[in-house]
Amino acid sequence: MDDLPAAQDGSRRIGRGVFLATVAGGLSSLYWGKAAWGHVSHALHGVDEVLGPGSGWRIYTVAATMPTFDRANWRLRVGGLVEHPLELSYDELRALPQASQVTDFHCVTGWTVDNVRWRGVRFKDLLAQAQPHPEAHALEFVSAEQPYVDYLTLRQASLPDVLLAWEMEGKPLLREHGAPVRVVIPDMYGYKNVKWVAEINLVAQAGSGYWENLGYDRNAWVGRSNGY
Ligand SMILES: Nc1nc2c(c(=O)[nH]1)N[C@H]1C(S)=C(S)[C@@H](COP(=O)(O)O)O[C@H]1N2
Ligand SMILES: [Mo]
Repeated sequence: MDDLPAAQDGSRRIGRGVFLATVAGGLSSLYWGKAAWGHVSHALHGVDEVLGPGSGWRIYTVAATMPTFDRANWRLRVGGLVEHPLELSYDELRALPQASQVTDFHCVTGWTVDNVRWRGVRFKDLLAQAQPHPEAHALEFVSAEQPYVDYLTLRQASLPDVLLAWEMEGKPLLREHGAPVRVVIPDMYGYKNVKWVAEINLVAQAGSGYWENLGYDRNAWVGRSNGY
């Protein structure tokens, strides 16, 4: 079972080197190569204008336009296998217990942003009110940016440093980074960090997310996935 990370042995930061070595060695499958190409082709231009030169971030989208956040009408729906489905306003979400962290962010295509300061809510605090049923073992994250969807098992979502984040570097999350809320799971590659989260459904088991359908690993541990 690799739904939890292997014991930390110092090899978890090798994602980029291994990625490049794998490409150089011609070992990447055609399928995976296609996925990586699609990935790059959707990177936005002009990122430096939005985020400042050298921020290190690349902004990724799968749809033609990014969702807009309307603070008055936005709701986060929490449903599926729960006793009490929720519809949280932005202010209600912000009133939940807060947690903050400084963690690195890794995209599977090779770029990294170190020491990102995030603030948000831990999933146990978000889910407490909803009361997941015993048969619920995973979370389905539905983005307002269709058709982006991804999953974490409940065990993965309860690892340290996993957040539903609304703040980055002391400021409300920018639209480009998924406003108003995104998933942050630093031990997994960027594609598990769903932006513009609109709906979280408790499900019996994790399904296949957007990039996973295109050939990436479901258990996207940094430095350890897609056979590394
Ligand atoms: N809705 C949505 N979430 C997404 C993506 C996307 O295209 N759409 N791309 C993922 C990938 S592959 C990465 S590396 C990160 C990039 O985060 P950024 O756009 O804030 O830099 O977002 C992840 N979350
Ligand atoms: Mo990514």
